[in-house]
Amino acid sequence: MRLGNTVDTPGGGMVYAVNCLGPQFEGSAFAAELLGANLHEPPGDELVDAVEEAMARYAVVVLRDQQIDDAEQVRFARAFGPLELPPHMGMRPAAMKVRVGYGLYDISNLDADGNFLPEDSLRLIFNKGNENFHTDSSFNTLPTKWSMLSARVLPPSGGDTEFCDARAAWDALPGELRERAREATAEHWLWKTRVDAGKMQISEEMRNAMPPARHPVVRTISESGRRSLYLGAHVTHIVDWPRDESDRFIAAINGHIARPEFRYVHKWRLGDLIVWDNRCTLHRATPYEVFRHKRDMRRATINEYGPEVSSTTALGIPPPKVELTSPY
Ligand SMILES: O=C(O)CCC(=O)C(=O)O
Ligand SMILES: [Fe+2]
Repeated sequence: MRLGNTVDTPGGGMVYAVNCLGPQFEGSAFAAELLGANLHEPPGDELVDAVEEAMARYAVVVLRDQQIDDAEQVRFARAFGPLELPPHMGMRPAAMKVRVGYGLYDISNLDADGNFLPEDSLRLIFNKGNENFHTDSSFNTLPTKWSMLSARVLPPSGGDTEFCDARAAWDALPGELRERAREATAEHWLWKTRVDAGKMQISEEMRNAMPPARHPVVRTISESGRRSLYLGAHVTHIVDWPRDESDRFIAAINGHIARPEFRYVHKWRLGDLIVWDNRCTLHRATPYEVFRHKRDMRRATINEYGPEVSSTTALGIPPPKVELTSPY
């Protein structure tokens, strides 16, 4: 594989083309499409290598024309790391009708019968939270690596996904902010955006099931050796900093990463499977008419290493004993 071209790989194996889709910076580039994969088949070494190489370079990679099912999506995801399973969040009723296959996150506006979800459904509230620039599962202590979102049904308009390159944002960060970022540790909390939106009452069980996690604001991505900024909408504060200083710093860094020059806006095509690196990008969904148009998106998320568990299992938190009702 050669980036930007379609060429035979040595040994006459599969042929993939990788084309840059997003902004190009001095010495780097962001977001690409990979053509020629067929995820109906188990991913071979050549495809795994091609995706890893493209991800190290572009951080967001769109595999086109993948009309896959849930099992094929999970098989592909597992070729790159252990699945991060969806947590119960202290509120999943045991009898909940799950619409998607084992291991996947449901990002749709649909119930198990394929009908529109009601306005007060938990999932619609979560989807609304996804309209803030964030990085998936930054509230977990487990090191989430990539997410892989598959487009199964798309609305005629809206419902784009926007991505920001937090590596390029680091490269362009002024010196003084860099120094402060280097010494900062941020606390991330799942319920932050939901509480901010005034949409959810957080019970004791929900609070306990999804405790906050702390991560350095600057991290290095091992595959590329590049530095990156790690914040996003789940951040509540910088540990041990005065509140107003912390608020100003978070707003400045998040605002910097979200600048248009670091951004790639994805207009979905049916069958797109987008892989993004949660360690060095932010993303957000754009609105669409959720009671008028169906949007069926399914996400696999993988960790860098460790067992295939949810965050609640990893923390040893059993599901609530009393079943709470939820239209989810
Ligand atoms: O719905 C989208 O476009 C993005 C949703 C999202 O944030 C996610 O799947 O992690
Ligand atoms: Fe997300």
